Amino acid sequence: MARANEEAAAALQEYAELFALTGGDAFRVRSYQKAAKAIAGFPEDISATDVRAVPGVGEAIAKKMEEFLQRGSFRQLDDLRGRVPEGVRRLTRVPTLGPKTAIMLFDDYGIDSPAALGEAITAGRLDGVKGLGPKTLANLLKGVEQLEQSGRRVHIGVAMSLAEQVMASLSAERVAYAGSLRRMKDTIGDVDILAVAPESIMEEFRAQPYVAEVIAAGDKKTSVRTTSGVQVDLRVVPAASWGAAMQYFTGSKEHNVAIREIAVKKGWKLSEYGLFEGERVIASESEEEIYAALGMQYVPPPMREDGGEVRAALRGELPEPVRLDDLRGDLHTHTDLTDGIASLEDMVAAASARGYSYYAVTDHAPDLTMQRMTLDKALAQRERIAKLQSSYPGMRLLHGTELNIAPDGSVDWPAEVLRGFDVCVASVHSHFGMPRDEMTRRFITACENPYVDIIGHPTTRKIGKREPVDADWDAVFRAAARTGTAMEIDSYPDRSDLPSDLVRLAKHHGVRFSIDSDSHAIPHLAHQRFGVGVAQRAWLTTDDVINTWPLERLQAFLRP
Ligand code: DGT
Ligand code: CA
Ligand code: CA
Ligand code: ZN
Repeated sequence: MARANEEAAAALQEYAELFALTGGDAFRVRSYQKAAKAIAGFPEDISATDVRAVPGVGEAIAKKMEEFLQRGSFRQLDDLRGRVPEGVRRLTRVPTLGPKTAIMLFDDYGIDSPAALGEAITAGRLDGVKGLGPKTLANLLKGVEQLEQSGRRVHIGVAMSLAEQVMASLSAERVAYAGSLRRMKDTIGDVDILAVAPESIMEEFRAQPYVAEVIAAGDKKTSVRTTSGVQVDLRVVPAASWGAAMQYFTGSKEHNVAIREIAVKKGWKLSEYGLFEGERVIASESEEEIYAALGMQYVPPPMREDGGEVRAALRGELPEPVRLDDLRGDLHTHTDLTDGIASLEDMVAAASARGYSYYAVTDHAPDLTMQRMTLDKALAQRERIAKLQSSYPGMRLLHGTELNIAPDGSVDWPAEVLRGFDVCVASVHSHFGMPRDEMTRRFITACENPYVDIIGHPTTRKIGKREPVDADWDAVFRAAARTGTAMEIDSYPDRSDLPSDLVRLAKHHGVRFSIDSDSHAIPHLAHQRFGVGVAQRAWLTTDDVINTWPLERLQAFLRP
């Protein structure tokens, strides 16, 4: 995704928030937010094209964006930043805390940060304040805790684009990311970068515009806090020990401990510099050589969690995990008929450019009322898809829908309508707080619906924003396996849903999976790489993943 787009969109989003905070017209707030989303999702770099080409960007917004591209801000944004106290802005980051309450808390009680709000609530200082009942206060406290949690780790989408930015900014002979990011964890504590480079790279690194603060500066390692708040560690390593360093700093620590024990048993030593017998180097230049010398299969980074992979690799029994190249299509995507920002034609063209054999369009169904879907619109879309099909002889277009699972487990349309779709994803979009047994029954009922093929983003969590729903997943997965309902791995990086531990559990119950992008814009199609990371962490093979299958096998699964 183009950097300029992300930054410009973030500025416009901030402007929308400040505009709302200062009592700005709600309609204009919405149009700024929509334009920000559209800019972030626009496939071309807006610093190289006319920003007016982005849907939803009119003259007034275009002017602001042009000024932003020139000097990193715009007049109206500067103006509002000056008018809204920093303390109020910090407070509105607390989930469920609206602008009016934020201003009241700041003006009347001097509360100027989420931490101060947490203390005030805990100390009972806000008890009895008008408009803040016990339930509201409890929710606010939960919001403060969530915010603190999310401040510590970021989701993989944020970390990955930061790592790519850092790597592109450095002059090195060789550069790569290691750590939890290379292991494709869904959240990342800090980004670890390794480089083969002259010493001057450290100075070059410290001078980058994304560096907010230098935490530790040395010849071999420099740690900085970036403007996004995420820490980056840069380590310079000798070219001869590249493989050993990558192995060591990729971790996990637990995996490394297990590997080192194998070396020790052979009378060898394994460090970040290599595998040694006394002074003699046995292997150091590549990870492959190190694993081979230890008498084990190469372990792909996402599997390095000391979850049985060491034993399996020693026995030659490590399965071959699914790869991004294995995916033949995408089974959960949106268009501008509902909340996507690109047209059907543009999404399909982008999917075709990715070389898919099949591609499903699954816009929202009517019960998500704000999307204003109707049966007529869905049927008209089906006709458009049928017409488009002739332009794509190599790719089968599937007309699908993303249904809403009601509290009782039913979905939007009756059987005779559902029968007309090629694929039905069904997801929970409301009533997230149902008790465990009711939520479990809700999912099982959805699985038992013969037209529901895939349960979309099953836990509905949003990393740092919304907790997963509570359900007896063993019972849900048993039902999914029994009814032939796939569980989705939603690749959108703030979702990563199912998470890998639940994928592993579901696989144990015999469930199949669909690795989908849940795209709402063209660049989102590429998010599938994160879903593949989740699948690899759970040891899935192509046999487990329905959208690696040839079309005929997939269709037999969808409509047996
Ligand atoms: P994170 O940053 O919390 O998401 O997780 P990691 O795994 O990236 O952890 P980090 O950044 O502390 O260290 C990166 C890798 O370096 C870690 O996975 C294994 C290796 N490493 C770091 N410190 C040690 C250590 O004291 N012992 C061993 N065996 N390995 C270490
Ligand atoms: Ca790390
Ligand atoms: Ca680190
Ligand atoms: Zn959804």
